[in-house]
Amino acid sequence: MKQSILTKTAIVLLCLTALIACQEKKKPINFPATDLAKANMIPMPLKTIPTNSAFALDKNTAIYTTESDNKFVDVGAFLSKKIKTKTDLDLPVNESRADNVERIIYINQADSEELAGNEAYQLYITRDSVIINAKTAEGAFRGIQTFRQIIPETSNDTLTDHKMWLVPTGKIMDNPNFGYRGSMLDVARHFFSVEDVKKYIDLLAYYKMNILHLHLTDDQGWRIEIKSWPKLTEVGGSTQVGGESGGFYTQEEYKDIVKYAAEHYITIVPEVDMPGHTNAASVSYPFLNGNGKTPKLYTGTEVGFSTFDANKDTVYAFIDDVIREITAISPGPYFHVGGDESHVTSKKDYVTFVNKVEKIVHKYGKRMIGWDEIVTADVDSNAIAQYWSSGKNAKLAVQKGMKVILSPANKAYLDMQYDTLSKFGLHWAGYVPVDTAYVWTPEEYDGIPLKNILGIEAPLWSETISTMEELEYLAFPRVIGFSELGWTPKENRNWDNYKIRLANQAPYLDRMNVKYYPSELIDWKKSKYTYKTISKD
Ligand code: TNX
Repeated sequence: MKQSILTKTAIVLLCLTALIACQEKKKPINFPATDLAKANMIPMPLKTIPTNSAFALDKNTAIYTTESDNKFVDVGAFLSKKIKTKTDLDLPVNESRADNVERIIYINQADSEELAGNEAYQLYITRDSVIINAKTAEGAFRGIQTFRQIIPETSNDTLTDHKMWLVPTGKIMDNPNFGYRGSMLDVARHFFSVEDVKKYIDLLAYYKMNILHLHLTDDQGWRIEIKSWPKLTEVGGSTQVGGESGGFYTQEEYKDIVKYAAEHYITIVPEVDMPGHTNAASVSYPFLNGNGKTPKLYTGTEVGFSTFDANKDTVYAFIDDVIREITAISPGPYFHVGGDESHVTSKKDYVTFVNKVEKIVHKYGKRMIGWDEIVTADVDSNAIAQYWSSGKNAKLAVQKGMKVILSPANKAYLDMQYDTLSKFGLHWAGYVPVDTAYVWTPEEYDGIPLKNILGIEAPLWSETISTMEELEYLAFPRVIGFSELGWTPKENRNWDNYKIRLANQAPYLDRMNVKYYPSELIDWKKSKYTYKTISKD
């Protein structure tokens, strides 16, 4: 502790000396006026106060962080890496010998009372320094995403003899509206590789999302290795929708995803969908099956025909193993049990099943999430209902004192087609153009009291998509709007303003090689992609 204060003081002195030295040598540059409030930030921060000058990010800028907490150092290294990708500048992190330093970015652990929660941060940008204050490294991580977004795409090469990226000055005070801001990937209908999932994590993190829900099992595929039941992946993971070969994550690969997500302050929510959507498991181990038929591998897209047998102890012993193995490698607080569309499970069996499985989830120290149907069982108030279709179930959840995650299909389903011309996606819940996905108010949804809303999640089901390019077509740009719906309070949200900020995401998305859907509602800045590039023909 003592040492860190000393280091801090030393750094500050060093920087002051450097600054003074340089001020003696150089006369101040007159920067063009800037406006931080008009920067292309998504999600829009809680409070932004522009001061209209510029911080010149250049080769003489250095990053320093609180060093007593390694996680702050990691945040500094992350920022340096991302600045390199965007500008090609190599900014040193916590380098004590930095003779040429003229300006600093300081990522600071601060205990100010103004920093309300773990994800809160303050960003102070002046001509000479950028200070990011946060209580936790998580808050600092959210803060540096804002900083990444306000670094202009192009440098100013005319003010001095080298390149400078003129970052608008001002203050930002920020804190998310909802603590749960997520997206879901269905890796069961079509399998997506570890690399694909990591790319999705990179993108979610840039927009301050903090949850990635993985739908790991369904009728068409079982995608996570369970060591005590190896046939789940050998048999159940062997195929996918359309009949191509499937795939699965070994536990090592899954752990790698969890670790990568944690490095981006994203929690993985694993889902094993049951008692319905279980054909792949029942083909692997037929004793699990409860629909009276002989299960066969399934590569179609109809749902609602499968169920576990809710009246066999061996089924619960199996589920205990599955939940034990998955929770052991999932450090997050949640386990998602699915529970949707169990059309061939009797009401009585469904209730028995959900109640028993909830106990297993608790036994392994996790909080249960289920699709909204789970509220029809006798669930604990600490369970969480994910609202996808039934307002009636949502009301019941509220009566039971449960929290609700909002994923109403006609707004939040990333697999809904944009319009009748969309090449991928379904439309059972309607068409969801980019404005429909953004212009709604989760804070006031369907009479659910705000205190019951844990947050929002945009699920991407994969019946109609099998490549990353197709995934990106459906998820982008809509998922970006969800980041703002989850983070920014409604007073700061406005479609006309959002539209401009979204148009200006094109250079970032292009750099990330994201094949987003170039919706005609948006006046994309330098968009490279057209409908043709993702044609399946
Ligand atoms: C409904 S949402 C489902 C999924 C499908 C999806 C397609 C939910 C809990 N169940 O099984 O993939 O619609 O949009």
